[in-house]
Amino acid sequence: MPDYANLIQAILDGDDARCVELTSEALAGGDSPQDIVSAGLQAGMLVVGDKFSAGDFFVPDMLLAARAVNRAMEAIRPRLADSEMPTLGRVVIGTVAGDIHDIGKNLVAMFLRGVGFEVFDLGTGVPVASFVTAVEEHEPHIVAMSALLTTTMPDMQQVIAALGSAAVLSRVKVIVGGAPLTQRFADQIGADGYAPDGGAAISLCRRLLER
Ligand code: B1M
Repeated sequence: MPDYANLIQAILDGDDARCVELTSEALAGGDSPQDIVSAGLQAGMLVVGDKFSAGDFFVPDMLLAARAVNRAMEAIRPRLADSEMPTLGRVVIGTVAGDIHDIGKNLVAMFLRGVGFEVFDLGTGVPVASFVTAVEEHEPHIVAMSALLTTTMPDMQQVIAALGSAAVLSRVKVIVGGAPLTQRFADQIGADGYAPDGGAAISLCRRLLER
């Protein structure tokens, strides 16, 4: 696995230009987008989280780091997209209500698009009713929800209940993810699957749709 210490440092510095430069260099040098994401961008954000927990970083530091990672992801996106690929299925994805974290959700959406899923991204802070409306409108095979806060995780169960009340739950598979989630939580709320990261989300969607 390549060494992404400089990239991680650029994330900690909130230096978006340097992040894009190092990411582009790594891509040009033949590193896989997946390695850059997992060992570079994601690893950097884990350090950011630890520093926030330790009181060494504050919200503005997290925002700068997030902006740097998002810009680096923009540099990776063209390498993952391939419009010639056949559609593997439709996915509606969003971060649940009350939660504005979107880096992980964006990565999952980008990975799924990269392998050929058609993805409808509802954004962040998505109200329960909007998931239901999106299912009626886009007729997806999969509804994917993201949550990064322990306080917003329970919303996922409300979405599942609302899909049931609207009689559309049987038409979709519901999957969940986000740093505080576990397979056990997914089982408890009646989700069809849990994915710990973007790669796992791809395998899970393919397995659920047998594609
Ligand atoms: Co906040 N934040 N944050 N934050 N933030 C966390 C989550 C936290 C753990 C930090 C900490 O205390 N150590 C903590 C939550 C504690 C808890 O709930 N127990 C926290 C807090 C407290 C807060 C605020 C309340 C802070 C405040 O205002 N006092 C506030 C909440 C705002 C809100 O949402 N209402 C807040 C705000 C923010 C920022 C806006 C500053 C910024 C977000 C910017 C953005 O997203 N655009 C931010 C950030 C950056 C973080 C950390 C540092 C990094 C999150 C991240 O992007 N990780 C985070 C600490 C951490 O997680 N280590 C933290 C990188 C990303 C690639 O990983 O999102 O886990 P992740 O996604 C992974 C997997 O989880 C999975 O795949 C992804 C890719 O591999 N996955 C899915 C994610 N979604 C999926 C969906 C799927 C499948 C897989 O579909 C099925």
